[in-house]
Amino acid sequence: MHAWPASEVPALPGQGRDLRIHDTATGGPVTLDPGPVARIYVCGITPYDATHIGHAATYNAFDLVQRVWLDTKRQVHYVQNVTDVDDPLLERAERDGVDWAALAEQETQLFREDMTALRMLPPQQYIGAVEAIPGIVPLVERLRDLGAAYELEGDTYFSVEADPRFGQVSHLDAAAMRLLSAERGGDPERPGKKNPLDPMLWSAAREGEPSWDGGSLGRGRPGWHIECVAIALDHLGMGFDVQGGGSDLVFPHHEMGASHAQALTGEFPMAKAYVHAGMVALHGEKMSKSKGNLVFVSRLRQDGVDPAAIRLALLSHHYRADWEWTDQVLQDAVTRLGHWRAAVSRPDGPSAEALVDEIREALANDLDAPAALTAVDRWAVTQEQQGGTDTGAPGIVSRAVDALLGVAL
Ligand code: 5CA
Ligand code: ZN
Repeated sequence: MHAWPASEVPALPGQGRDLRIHDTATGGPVTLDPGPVARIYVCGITPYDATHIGHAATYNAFDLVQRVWLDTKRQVHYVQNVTDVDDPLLERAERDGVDWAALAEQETQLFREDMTALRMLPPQQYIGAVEAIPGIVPLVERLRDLGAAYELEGDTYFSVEADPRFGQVSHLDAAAMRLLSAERGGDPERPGKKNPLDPMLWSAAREGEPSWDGGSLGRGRPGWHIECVAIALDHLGMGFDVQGGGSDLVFPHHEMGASHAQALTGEFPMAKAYVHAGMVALHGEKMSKSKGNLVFVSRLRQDGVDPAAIRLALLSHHYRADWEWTDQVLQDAVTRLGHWRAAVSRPDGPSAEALVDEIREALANDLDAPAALTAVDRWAVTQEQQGGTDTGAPGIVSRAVDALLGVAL
């Protein structure tokens, strides 16, 4: 599928910093050394409803990862999927009496528009599950031939025991895994499975559901984890730098994905860092399509909210924190944006050199966007209260905020 248009990323004076980021698998910070082309895979949406602030917050985190890399003069190879066929999408289409494919296309298009408005850099490959099917089938066949997958009443399951490192991403015990598996698309109660946690790789065609040719697997549709593995391995290969998503993807999605990839290739690891964003809540509960407690990016835009203010609101929380969306969060961002815009629209100001360094240092330190915002606030206050004589400074600040934080002033 096509992605969305890229906004320019201005080049900045001085030296970018290498990213240190928290890796869920090792439980600590890692300094990434990606080489000239950094490789990142970020799990995309399941397009059965519009993009909400929680999604946007997660994509914002991985947009910052790329901006830090670009600032070190690296290129970025960014891949994202769209889970355009899966149970929740089919259930929503059925509930609303609409065609599932049309629903997916409509919500994916809205996502593109939201991402463009928020100045999120687009992936080079934006791949739907449906278009990935011809690549998924041979991988499932290979897993089966390797003894890492088995058939159950026409469905094909991955055997978690095939990966000696299973558990390496989440480090959860079996009971916790079982609970999360049931909550997040698994079927631990199904009789006949070798291990209750084993996830579906290929689901045999069911009455009234879409299905595709699965070669020796029979007609059916792909499981969720193998979708991302197939797309990531196809475009990035093993050992890419960052696998990203929200913290609700740690288990089972990223755990299973890592095991699939390792069982398939015999290599380790699939990703050098597994990076997870915290959950955004509304009214005390995780914002989620299934619960319906949502604030949509598109709705805010329709209501006339400046996307730059939405982005600043996202940036005002550390990406790993769980936080609550409130009107006040947005109001504070609108106020901050006003101050910043006033500060950069003067012909001169205090030197920007130290500020650019501070933003770089903050982001390189596990994407500490709130610290970066505080640094810009300080410059803006000095500008307001004392002004300055550096004629290049407002332009540099404006470009730095754009290049590193994705906010156009
Ligand atoms: N299609 C799969 C990934 S392959 C999926 O999880 N889709 S999703 O639409 O449910 O979520 C898209 C991304 O938004 C995921 O990374 C998910 O972790 C993240 N996300 C979902 N809800 C929230 C939330 N409330 N706060 C922060 N991130 C969220
Ligand atoms: Zn995924």
